[in-house]
Amino acid sequence: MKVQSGATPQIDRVLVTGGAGFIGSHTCDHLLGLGKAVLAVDDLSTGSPDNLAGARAHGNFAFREADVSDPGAVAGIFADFQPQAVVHLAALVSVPLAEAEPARNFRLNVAATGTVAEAARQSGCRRVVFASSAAVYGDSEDLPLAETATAEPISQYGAAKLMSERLLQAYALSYGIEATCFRFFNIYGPRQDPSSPYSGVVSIFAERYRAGQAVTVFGDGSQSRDFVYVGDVAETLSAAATRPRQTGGVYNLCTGQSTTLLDLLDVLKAEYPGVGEPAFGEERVGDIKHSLGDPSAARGAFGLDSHTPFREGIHELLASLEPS
Ligand code: NAD
Ligand code: UD2
Repeated sequence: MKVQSGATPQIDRVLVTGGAGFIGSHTCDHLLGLGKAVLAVDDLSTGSPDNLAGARAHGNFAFREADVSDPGAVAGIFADFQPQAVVHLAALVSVPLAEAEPARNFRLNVAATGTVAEAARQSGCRRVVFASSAAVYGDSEDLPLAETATAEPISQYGAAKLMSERLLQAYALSYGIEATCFRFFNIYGPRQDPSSPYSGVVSIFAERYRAGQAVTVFGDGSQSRDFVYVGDVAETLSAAATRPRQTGGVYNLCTGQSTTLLDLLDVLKAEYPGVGEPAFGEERVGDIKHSLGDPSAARGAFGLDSHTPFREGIHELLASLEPS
């Protein structure tokens, strides 16, 4: 749904919440490459200063350790930095943790979005770009999922992301904030933390293959996902934050290409032929069999009509890992 139109002044200063995280740090790098001044805000709960090593080399970059659910801290940051756009990525990102701690999920994945939107409004920042999730679609089987599909989340996390989208759309309608919400599908690439059991499958499998360890596939490996390379995500978020023409609305951030876990294993086996065969275990409870998005709306709006091929993205990821 398009909610904005009109002209926007040149955007030179961008705030990135969750900037020390996986997607946030790549977004900072991309924005700096475009010559923008970037302030990353992060509480370092899951992110790491190491992710910002490249960004720190730029004179245009600054970092603030802060909690985005603290209205006073967020208002102060907006007042000091005076961003013209904010990319809001800070969140409780684990779906199972959000399920186990619904109050924390509400504070970080709903209330904090309101805190960021309100600080933007109060400081005169007109543009908000938000990280939503394909989790808003629940287990819809109407594939490929277009933005017009009914959003019926089946988790606390998905519900919170949908609430945040709606809140931002209301900020757009009521106060003229340009709000662009991206429903991320499965993002992968360098700097994604493989250490938790809830980490994305690509990061877990890549790290284990690199270390010479066999992986466990939950189910028969025929499940499929729409895997998006993080560099493409950073490019899209940066375009939404800085392009002169106004944006706004809700878009899938996906490739439209379906990849099974068996496809992923083929790429990894070719790179590490010495690693043992995978074990096949029980399907994960509540797992979605297939997830696939329709990228056409975002491509039309942002003019990004290609994506990094999966094999190429995996090679980038493997090249970024420490040799064992
Ligand atoms: P990440 O954990 O690497 O990044 C999140 C960052 O937010 C971390 O650096 C963390 O320290 C920070 N953070 C968390 N709570 C904070 C708080 N209260 N105040 C300040 N900073 C805080 O995860 P990511 O994969 O880079 O996720 C970025 C965004 O993308 C999140 O909003 C997530 O929900 C969304 N998303 C990611 C995926 C994916 O496949 N990775 C899919 C759908 C949506
Ligand atoms: C979840 C989230 C998605 C995003 C993603 C992180 C939902 C609906 N979606 O998607 O929004 O946050 O996580 O990338 O909650 N698997 C194995 N072995 C492993 C690990 C995973 O076989 O060691 C399987 C898993 O059972 C699933 C597939 O790999 O079938 C993908 O799992 P995932 O956790 O990477 O991502 P997904 O799609 O559950």
